[in-house]
Amino acid sequence: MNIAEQVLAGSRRALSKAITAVENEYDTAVDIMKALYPHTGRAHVIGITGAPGAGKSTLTDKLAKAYRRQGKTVGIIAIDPTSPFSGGAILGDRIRMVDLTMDEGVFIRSMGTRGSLGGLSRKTAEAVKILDAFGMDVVFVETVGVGQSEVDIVKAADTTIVVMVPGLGDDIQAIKAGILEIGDVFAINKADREGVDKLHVELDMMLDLNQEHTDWRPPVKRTVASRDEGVTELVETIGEHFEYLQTSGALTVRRRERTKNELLDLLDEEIGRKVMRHLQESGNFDNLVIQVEQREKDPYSVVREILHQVLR
Ligand SMILES: Nc1nc2c(ncn2[C@@H]2O[C@H](COP(=O)(O)OP(=O)(O)O)[C@@H](O)[C@H]2O)c(=O)[nH]1
Ligand SMILES: [Mg+2]
Repeated sequence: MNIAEQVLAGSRRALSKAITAVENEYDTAVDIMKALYPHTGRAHVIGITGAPGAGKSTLTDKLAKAYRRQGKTVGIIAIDPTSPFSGGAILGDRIRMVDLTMDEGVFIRSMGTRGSLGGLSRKTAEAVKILDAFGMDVVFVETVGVGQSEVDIVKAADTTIVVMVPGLGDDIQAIKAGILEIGDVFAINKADREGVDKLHVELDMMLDLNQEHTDWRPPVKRTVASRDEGVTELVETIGEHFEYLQTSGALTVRRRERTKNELLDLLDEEIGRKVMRHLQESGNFDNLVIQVEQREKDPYSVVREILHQVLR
């Protein structure tokens, strides 16, 4: 059996290998993904995003356990925002999730940000598909919500939970850039801290003002992840969102949009690769550079010329 077949047969070792192949861009990755693709589209993919230290890992751990109590299997992909050197962060997550790792119905994987973040969003999406094909009912993607690239990672999710914490001072300022738009559900974690009411009121106000959400007004839930408080209610709300996605047709729209973007990204990559190969093989590129630099040719015509040759 090849790796994909082993994944489909339920081998956790193969599951791990498949994600490694995707992560390191092994030649085998494309074949694995091709074979697994028909088996994807079943899992509920849940993005968890928010500032570092907001309690995302703690909350994911508790959410995962809640789903396990419902008999559902759970995959977790934790994007390590720092670097491959941050053994501390990974270790911290591992220790916290240690009892989950003993559970056969759970699979946890940390993915580093080696290479470009852009590449990471594609690799994350592929890892999600692998866990989905493996048969996980729920797949969590934990990522730090800071830049556009991290917002892109969250696009792999059907339901995105934005985790906020009271008392950070610039509560709302810290989230204005895109976070309100990407959140389907807001969790005010560390609700045992001061400033919960203030943050709750401010969030509600911002969400009411946000015209983009017309038929789903993102609910705001309070949690104390470290004490497992509010988690059952959050799971319920996540379920309501998935229900809404399915009954309103929004799930189809979202997933179709995702498929479209994935296809465009792959095309982009493939064309780029073909062009690079052509340039290397033709050996004429340096010559063209000189001609452009000498004003014998203009760059626009040269690009058209190259594309014409590649797509011939
Ligand atoms: N007081 C309090 N601390 C929490 C809560 N949730 C998590 N923490 C703590 O906050 C710290 C950061 O949590 P972590 O889950 O690693 O945050 P992440 O960086 O967002 O993944 C840890 O020490 C947790 O124990 C909470 O609800 N209340
Ligand atoms: Mg974390």
